[in-house]
Amino acid sequence: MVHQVRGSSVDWAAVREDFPVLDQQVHGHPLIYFDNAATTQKPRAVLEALRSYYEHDNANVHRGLHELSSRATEAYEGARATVAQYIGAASAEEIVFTRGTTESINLVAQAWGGKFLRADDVILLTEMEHHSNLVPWQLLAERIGAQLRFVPVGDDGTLVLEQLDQLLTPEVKLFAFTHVSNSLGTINPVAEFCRKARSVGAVTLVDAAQGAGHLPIDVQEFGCDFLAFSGHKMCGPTGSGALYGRAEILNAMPPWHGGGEMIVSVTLEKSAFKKAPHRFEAGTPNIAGAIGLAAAIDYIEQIGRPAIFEHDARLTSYTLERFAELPGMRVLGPSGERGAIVGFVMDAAHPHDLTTFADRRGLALRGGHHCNQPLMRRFGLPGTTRASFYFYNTTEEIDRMIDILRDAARFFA
Ligand code: C6P
Repeated sequence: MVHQVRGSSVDWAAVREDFPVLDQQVHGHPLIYFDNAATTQKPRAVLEALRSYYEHDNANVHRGLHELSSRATEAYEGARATVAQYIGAASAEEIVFTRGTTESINLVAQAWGGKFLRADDVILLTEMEHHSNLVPWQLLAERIGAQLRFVPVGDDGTLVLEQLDQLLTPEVKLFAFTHVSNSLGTINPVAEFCRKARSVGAVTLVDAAQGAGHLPIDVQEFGCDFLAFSGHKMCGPTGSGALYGRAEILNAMPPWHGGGEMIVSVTLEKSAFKKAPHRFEAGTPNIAGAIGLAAAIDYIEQIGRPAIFEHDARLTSYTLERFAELPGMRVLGPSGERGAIVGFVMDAAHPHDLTTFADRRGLALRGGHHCNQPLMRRFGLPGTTRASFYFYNTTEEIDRMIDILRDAARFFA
């Protein structure tokens, strides 16, 4: 697939053709899929990589001294190198395959937090964190007696940066924050946060669930210690994802799951463990998932993340412009640069009713708290309706969404 036409511009219509699922009717209407922050659709290149692996190379990795096992191992470790390159890691050893962002963050909370944090240490989070970057820290804090602190969110949907300096005291041992908010679309200044955290000796974790498929990421430029993301939000298979950890910090961490393949030697009394990343991948991993994720990365890289981000920005600003035509709309999040996510509330209808109304017309939105209950509470809302885009979406689909929302405003009023 090469969809470049006229120099650097991308043939987006041809790109869309790569996604078979988009070509269908839902409730008698052409599908409009605007739930990409929940999960993205998969291009043929990824479906084909999964099929080819199972049809030709399926075997367990790192174990068998036979041809299929060698091929599977080569593809699996090749996928690790692809992920490392995609996020600018210094080496493939810094990439742990996980089931996704949630598992990556739990790994850090349990293995790193369990060893290096003590009672009264402070874990700094923000008010805009997804439950996946909140609940694992609550569990840890309760277990060891650590304290949680939060950077507040302002009315404009950005973090109150003046308070960050006051909150980042030497007691803070970890600052974990999201790259892009899944409810507000806010893009946080990751490198600046990491620099500030480093100046007080705090370790940093970036939740890149909503950033990894949309924006260029370079963990060395970010200067972060950990970064977590999910494959299924960037054209890859569900159950695939990764944790980046700086080699030094990963190798200082104890394993979190015990089992096959993560050991060097085992006696009945005790075990010695492999180095990272294998130390953190007990049991048979999601081999096909890793291979599918690498195919997704190859696909995204052919389009290019700067082009994807530009396309996101076009769709998002067009949506905000057209939302202004609708009655009783409140849009959350920054008015300037933001990710491809627009959360809103319509006076006339509850988010669940609005989402159901849209579904009957073939439009997939998400309604609810988006695993952001504290953030919804901060804005005094039970939830929002959310449209989230990816590079196969079009302005014509947004026009159709506006018509549906206008009908909804009339219907519910
Ligand atoms: N947000 C959404 O619709 P998993 O489920 O592990 O792949 O990703 C969790 C996660 C972590 N951080 C952020 C910022 C996220 O947006 C998500 C997933 C989905 O917004 C499902 S609730």
